[in-house]
Amino acid sequence: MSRHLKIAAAQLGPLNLADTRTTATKRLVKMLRDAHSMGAKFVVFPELAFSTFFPRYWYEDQAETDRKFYEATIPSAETQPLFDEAKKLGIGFYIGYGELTQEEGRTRRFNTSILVGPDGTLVGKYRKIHLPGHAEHKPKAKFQHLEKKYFEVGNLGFRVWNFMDAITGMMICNDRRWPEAFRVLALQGAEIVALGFNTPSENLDYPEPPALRVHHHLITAQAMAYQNAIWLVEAAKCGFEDGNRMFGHSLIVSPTGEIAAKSLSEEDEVICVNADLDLATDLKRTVFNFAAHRRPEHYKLIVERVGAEVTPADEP
Ligand code: CDT
Repeated sequence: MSRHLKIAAAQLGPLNLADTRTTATKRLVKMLRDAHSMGAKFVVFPELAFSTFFPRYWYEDQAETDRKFYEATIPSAETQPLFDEAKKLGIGFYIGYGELTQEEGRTRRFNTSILVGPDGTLVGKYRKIHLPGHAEHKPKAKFQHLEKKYFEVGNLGFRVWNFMDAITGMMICNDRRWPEAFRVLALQGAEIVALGFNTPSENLDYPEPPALRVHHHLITAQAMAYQNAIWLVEAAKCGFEDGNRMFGHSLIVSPTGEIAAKSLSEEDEVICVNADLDLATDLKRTVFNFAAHRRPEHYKLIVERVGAEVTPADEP
């Protein structure tokens, strides 16, 4: 008999600047109950799920951003109801938040996600490694993407946990565009990768058609799931946040690279799949048998070089 886990992606519609953590938590709890009614045992919530996507705004006052957008403790009094409800329903979950912490004698800020077990225990923590955007103010731009200002690069690496009887890894948003990140998780035996995202429908840097941005989201998800023989669960925060649109298209992709479920709206919406965790077995035994076929001696540049350098061969 193959192993199954009912997994849900709980997509959050817009959170405006005026919305509080309490408002967000109420909506998350409602979706948790919806997921439970679908039979879900593991629910994936978005990146930075307790506030609007604040890196789009330039703030001078760090104390103000710390208060409004970061969690100094998780759960806090305002976010506790989500943790209580999940424990009551016996649901494990992934959620993203802005982490404010004191480490190495200083205040540090990370774009973080956690895995919480169905018994309420904190199983794992990941801090976002690929931070997109910029650190400087772009006053002429329609909106900012200041993740490089508001967060440090994650210092916990790409790891997996034995979570609900499945080897599970975490990523956050922009990580999904980097094949290296998926391969590092797959090399640790990942069966499920959970990821939350906030992706603006408009490109800050050039006029990219919104449909193309969705296309890139879909093809990368399908390719990464297939090439690493994993279940990939991606939950969006989306819709118009104070007029700034982010796309939805939350999805659950099977190890065969097929989209098993996809959201239809840009609002609060839960999608759910009864994931066959053994679906990857044949792929891992044949075409993606890493031990048999990978040739790391020819991949050294991947870790030795960061940016591309043109190095043509002298001879044919
Ligand atoms: N949140 C996040 O990482 N968003 C990025 C936007 C990239 S455009 C600067 C993403 O990759 O979806």
